Amino acid sequence: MRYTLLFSLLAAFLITACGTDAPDVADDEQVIDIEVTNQGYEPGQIELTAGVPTRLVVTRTGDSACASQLQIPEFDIAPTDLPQNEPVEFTFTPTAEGDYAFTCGMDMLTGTLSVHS
Ligand SMILES: [Cu+2]
Repeated sequence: MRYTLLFSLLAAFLITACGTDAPDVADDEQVIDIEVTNQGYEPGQIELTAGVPTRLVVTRTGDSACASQLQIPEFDIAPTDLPQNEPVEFTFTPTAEGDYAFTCGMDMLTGTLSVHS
């Protein structure tokens, strides 16, 4: 009985997730939390599904000036301030498959948005 319920929930989840490994694809949006430490981005490699509106929630926890801005040139996001410990949201919709960099304002810290269909 318990296992049947568990299995139903699992099946429902799998059908909803549809085999993608993109995190948190809920409804028509994929939401990804990113932490910016003094060492870089956590996670630094992000899988996205093409054509799905994307929301990056970026929180800088590190105190380094290097980490204090984020830019994603490929998606027309200019260097944007990241106040320490305050989540900043970036929204865009990736349309074409490929790897796109997001970096600090000085182009030193780098992360990758991996867009696939
Ligand atoms: Cu920098």
